[in-house]
Amino acid sequence: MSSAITVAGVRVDTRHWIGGERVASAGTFTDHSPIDGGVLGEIARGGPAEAEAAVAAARAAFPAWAATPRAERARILHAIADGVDKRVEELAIVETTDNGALLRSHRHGVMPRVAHNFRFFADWLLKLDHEDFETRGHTNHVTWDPAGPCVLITPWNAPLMLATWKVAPALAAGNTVVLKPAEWSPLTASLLADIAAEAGLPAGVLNVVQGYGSEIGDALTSHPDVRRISFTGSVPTAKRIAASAAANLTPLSLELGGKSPLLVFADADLDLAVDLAVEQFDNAGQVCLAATRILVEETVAEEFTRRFTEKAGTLKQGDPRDEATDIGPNIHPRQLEKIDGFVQRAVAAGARTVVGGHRRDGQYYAPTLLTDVDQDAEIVQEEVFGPVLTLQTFADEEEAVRLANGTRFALAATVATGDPERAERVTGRLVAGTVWVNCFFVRDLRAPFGGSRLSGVGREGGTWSFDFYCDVKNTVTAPGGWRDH
Ligand code: TXE
Repeated sequence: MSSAITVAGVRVDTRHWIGGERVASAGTFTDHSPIDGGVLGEIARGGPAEAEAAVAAARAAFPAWAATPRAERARILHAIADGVDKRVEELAIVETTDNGALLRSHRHGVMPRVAHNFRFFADWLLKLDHEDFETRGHTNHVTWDPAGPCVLITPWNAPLMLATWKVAPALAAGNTVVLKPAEWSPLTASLLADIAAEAGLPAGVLNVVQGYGSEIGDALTSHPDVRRISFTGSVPTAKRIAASAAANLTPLSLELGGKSPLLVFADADLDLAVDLAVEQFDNAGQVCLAATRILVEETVAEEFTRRFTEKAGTLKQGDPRDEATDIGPNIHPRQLEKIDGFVQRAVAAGARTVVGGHRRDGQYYAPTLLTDVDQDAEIVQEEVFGPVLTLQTFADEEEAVRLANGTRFALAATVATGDPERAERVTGRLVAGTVWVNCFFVRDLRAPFGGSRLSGVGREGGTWSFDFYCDVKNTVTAPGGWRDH
């Protein structure tokens, strides 16, 4: 296998990054672009041997990195952020070519946020502190000690964004990392390894291994030297990882998608509500937070549907590199089949197609709205992960809350209402990790992010990330300090 490929003019090393060196594998897998299905290249396909080597490298690098003063760790993380800033254009075009999400989002939103992830956790590290407190003359002193090697397993829908959301706090806290990006979009993780090395991150502190989860996953997640596992992906894979991690009771953070509701009350600004609904087609619907279940108060359902249909008709679907495009392709032919399977089964079960409901040429799925669906229908209960929304109506607040909370997921919820008291009542009753009122996708790294039920375990962001990636320790010292007892 050749050691590098050129993607949209950018050189990407296709080997693993282990212990500060590029390492090839005997086997490879083929990476395709969702834009046209074209082959991007052959990527090193890791298995148990590479997992073992990467964990060993992370373990060897851990003591020195953990002992590196916070200010120095923060300085290196800032240097990584600067490196990302310098290469925003390259990262954006490689990510778009590899996963099909919009170039304009990568360029203006996502990659700057990738840099922000590093700066944010570097700065937070420097102010991470706890007030000492006293118990009958004894002092309690709380510290965040790095936990050790962390395995971070990430998905393809927002590859570098989601990877750095984990990598940045893990490194800031003084841990070492083995990152395994998804096999459908592995390229920007390799560029991150280059950027981190150029920024002066010591060898072995960040390791990147590529491959199929089924081949390299178990060896990583069952490894006794791994102290934390953070995973974003599907529920079935999360269950496999949890079972594998159980061998060592390795603590897990799981972020697993959802089936979030958008509640539209009759007192809402309907144009705003329609904008919020149409926004759910972002990234061709491949967003864990997406509010894919639109719940509309009966009295405005017809008007909402009319305005939604009109607005959806203005969306431009096509090449994600085109600045005018609103919706790009879906990641993989398998994902497209999955999406279409959900839609066709829903229609066969009696759902009515308001908008879309079919594939387009290539790897594109028409933005779709289905109605006449029951709460217990598959299309209402299961995550589709494509540009497919359902619309249900409700008679009153009670029914709205019941429908909103009526799935096995609980990641996010959005409420459109013009009544502040209603907003307070309803948001208080929604089961979700994040609730937005008259807005969507406003994210701040200081806030907790995550879900409950099948949407996951734990929270990421701010202190929650440090709590997860550290062994939080309380040191209690007797009155009088250090004299013998
Ligand atoms: O996910 P997987 P898939 C949901 C979404 C999507 C569905 C399937 O509904 O349609 O999941 O996507 C690695 N041990 N989400 O099959 O398998 C894998 O290599 C260790 C929601 O792509 O969960 C990849 O790196 N790792 C989601 C990562 O897990 C394993 C984002 C995710 O892949 C492994 C993506 C194993 N045994 C999909 N098997 C979100 N929460 O945003 C696989 N992997």
